[in-house]
Amino acid sequence: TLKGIAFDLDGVLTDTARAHYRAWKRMADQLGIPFDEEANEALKGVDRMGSLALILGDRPGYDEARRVCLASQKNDWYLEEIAHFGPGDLFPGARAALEQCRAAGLGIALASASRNAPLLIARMQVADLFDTIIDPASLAAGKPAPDIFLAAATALGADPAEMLGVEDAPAGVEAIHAAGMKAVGVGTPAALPEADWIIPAIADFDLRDYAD
Ligand code: G16
Ligand code: MG
Repeated sequence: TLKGIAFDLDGVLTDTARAHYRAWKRMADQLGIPFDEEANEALKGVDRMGSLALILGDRPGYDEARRVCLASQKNDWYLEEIAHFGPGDLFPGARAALEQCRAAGLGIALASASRNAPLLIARMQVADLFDTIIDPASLAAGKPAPDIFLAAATALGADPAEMLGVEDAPAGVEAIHAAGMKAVGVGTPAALPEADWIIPAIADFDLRDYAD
């Protein structure tokens, strides 16, 4: 029986990918590094410093101090992008999916790689629907490592085998499985071949489909 569920944020409950892209693009343009929406795909679910490393590649001249500076500048631009976020920026059905889990008595965790996740769920007025928000800064390794989903299980006091994870990124589905949970993929079967169930969007979320 299901005891808990862990939701990813970006790409599952809201679309912050566009905002991340615009902020990274601004930085890449300033550095004269080619970057487009296709290259941005590889950054989904990857943490801030990891994303920066993917953009810089093996270009010389970017030591740790400069990288920290660039990551901080990107985040300032990202904060500008999400300054206007509100409840209307939740994907259709996102709040209903969370309420469905609450009504079923599940513990609910937020398992986002974003350090801005607490700010976003507060602005979108769904913070009260989560029992715990895992702080990605507290983890040794990001997705596809299982750490964030294992931390969710611990925080909810649930066995991973009694939990579901909901993700839109392949690295996220891999992390859910590595933690010993079943994965609901939001997207297409082609993009998320490893997911146990696939829904096109969070509006299609239905707990009854994921009973074992
Ligand atoms: C999100 C995005 C990633 C982003 C990461 C870190 O992850 O998908 O593109 O790089 O958060 O964000 P921040 O710079 O705000 O800490 P998720 O796990 O919510 O899909
Ligand atoms: Mg995501």
